[in-house]
Amino acid sequence: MAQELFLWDHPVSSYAQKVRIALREKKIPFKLETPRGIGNGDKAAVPSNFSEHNMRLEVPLLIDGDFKITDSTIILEYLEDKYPETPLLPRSPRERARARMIEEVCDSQYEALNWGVSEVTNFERAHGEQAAKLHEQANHQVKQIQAWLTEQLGDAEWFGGERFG
Ligand SMILES: N[C@@H](CCC(=O)N[C@@H](CS)C(=O)NCC(=O)O)C(=O)O
Repeated sequence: MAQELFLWDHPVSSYAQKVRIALREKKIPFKLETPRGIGNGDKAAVPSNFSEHNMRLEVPLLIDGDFKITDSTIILEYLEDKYPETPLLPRSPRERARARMIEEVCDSQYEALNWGVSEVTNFERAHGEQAAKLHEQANHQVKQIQAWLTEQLGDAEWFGGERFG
């Protein structure tokens, strides 16, 4: 019998969330754990069975038997290739490319903006006028991304068209 998948996870990582959503939508059983020491700089606390095969020390890390995969986009592609029965990408090459562009914009620009705002709001990395300037610029850029996403969605219910993906 195939071994159950294992996900090194973090509850607030949008990248790990992508993988959890894909696994659950595809109804693939898996176990998960958040590695100690991640996100707080306590390198000594990071478990060796997480760090050994993960030179970036990042979540998500998916373990499939003796195979370890990093990077949420690559993990999603692996899951799509290995479990094609419940596809999360549309069928046509054009729609697949469009879905990947949306994923890329969310992973890079949108996530960076959200995280930057969180650094100012939650971790108080900037104050007063400087914080206000950063918020103003972030609002401007978020509006641009949301306008682009709205255009991509069009009249469809999901970014993938008729189905969630
Ligand atoms: N490109 C990677 C990015 C993964 C990433 O940035 N993970 C962050 C959490 S959101 C991380 O593990 N950072 C290590 C740390 O905070 O110690 C992906 O798509 O999986």
